[in-house]
Amino acid sequence: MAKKKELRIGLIGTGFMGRTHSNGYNRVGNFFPKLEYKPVLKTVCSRTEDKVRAFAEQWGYESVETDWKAVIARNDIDAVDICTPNDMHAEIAIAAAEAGKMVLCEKPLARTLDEAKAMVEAVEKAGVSNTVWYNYRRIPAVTLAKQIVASGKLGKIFHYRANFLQDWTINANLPQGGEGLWRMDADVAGSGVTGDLLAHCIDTAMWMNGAIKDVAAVTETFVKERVHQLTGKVQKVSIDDACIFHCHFENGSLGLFESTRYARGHKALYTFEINGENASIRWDLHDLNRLEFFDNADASNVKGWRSIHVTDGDQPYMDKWWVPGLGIGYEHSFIHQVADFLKSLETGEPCEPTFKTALETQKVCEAVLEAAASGCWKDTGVDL
Ligand code: 4PW
Repeated sequence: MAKKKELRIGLIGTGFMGRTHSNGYNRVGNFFPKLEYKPVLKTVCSRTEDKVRAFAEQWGYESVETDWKAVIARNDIDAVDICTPNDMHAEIAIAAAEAGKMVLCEKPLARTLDEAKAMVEAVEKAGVSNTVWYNYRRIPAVTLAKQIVASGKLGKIFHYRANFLQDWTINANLPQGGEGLWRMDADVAGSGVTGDLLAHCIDTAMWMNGAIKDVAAVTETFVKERVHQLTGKVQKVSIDDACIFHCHFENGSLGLFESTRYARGHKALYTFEINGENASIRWDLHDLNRLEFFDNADASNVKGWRSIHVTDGDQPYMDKWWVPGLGIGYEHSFIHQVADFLKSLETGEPCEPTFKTALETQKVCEAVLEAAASGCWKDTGVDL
C-alpha cells in the first residue's frame, strides 16, 4: 500500500467535542483504509496542564500545549481543530487561517453573524480548507433521507418539521457559566437553544430542503436568574431556554421548528419529518439507524409507513461497517466527517458544510432571535 500523506492535527479544547473528534481521528484509518491521507495527532491544547496531559495520554496525542497561540505558531501542524466554547471560535479560526492552517470548527460557527462573516472572510482570503462539524448530516439514515429528497421522490414539498428537545436545565439551582456550563452563558455561547440545538436542525433542513427565506419566532427564558459559577453571584440569565419558530422555505414549503431544554423526559430528541406530494420521510435520533418512509405510490393493500433499517452496504457509509443488520451510533457521524474531510483533500472538493455554508445557518439563527425580540417576521438573507 502507498505511503499515506499526513494531516497533522492540533486540537484545541478537551471537552465532550474534543473526545468525539479524537475518536474520529483515531478510528478513521481502520474503517476507511483507502484514503490517501491519515490524521496524525500532533498536539492537543487546553489551559490546565494536568488535564491536557491526561487527555493526550488517553487519546494518543504526541504533545500538549496550554496556549492555543502556541498551536498555531507550530510549523508541524497542518490543521487546527477548534473544540473550545463558542466565544473562542472566531479568534482562533481567524488566527489559524492567517497562519495558513486548515481549520475545522465545532458548531455553531460563531456567536454572532458578524463573527461568522469575519471567519468566512479569513478562510477564503487564506485559501485554506475548512469545515464545520454539523455531524448529524453524516448519520447514514440522515444522508439517505437527503438522497431520497434529492431524487425528487417526495414530489413537491409542503412541510418540514424539526424538534430538538432536552431537559437538563430544568433545575433552577443549576448554576450558569464556567466549566461544563458555558452553554448557559450567553456571553460565551452567543445564545441558548437557538445556536446550540436549532442550528443543527437548520443545517440539516437547508441541506435537504433549500434556503429558509423568512422566520417568525418566540423564545422564553424560564429561569430568569441563576448563580454564575465564575463570579459566585446571582446573575440574569440571557440565553433562550426554549425557541419555537416557523418559516417559509424558498421552495414554497412551510417549516416548523421547536427546541427546548425544558422537555422533561427528553435527553437529546432530535427529530425531523418532511411531507411531500408523493411521499413523506421522518427520522428520530433516539432510533438513529431507522428512516421511516411513506410512499403514496405503494399498492393500497400494503400502503403504510415503512421502517427502513439503514444498515446495508448499499446505504450511505454502511459498506465501511460490519455486516447488514448491525447498527452504528452517534460517534460514527464524527468518524464519517473525518473521512470526508480527508477525502476532500484528495479531490480538492470542499468538505460540506464549509464555513461559507455554515454562515447561512448563522443567518437563520440571528434572524430567529431578532424575530423573537421584535415579534415581527424577519427576512433571513440566506443565499444558497
Ligand atoms: O451540539 C449539541 C450539543 O451542544 C449536540 O448535538 C447535543 O446537544 C449533544 O450536546 C448538545
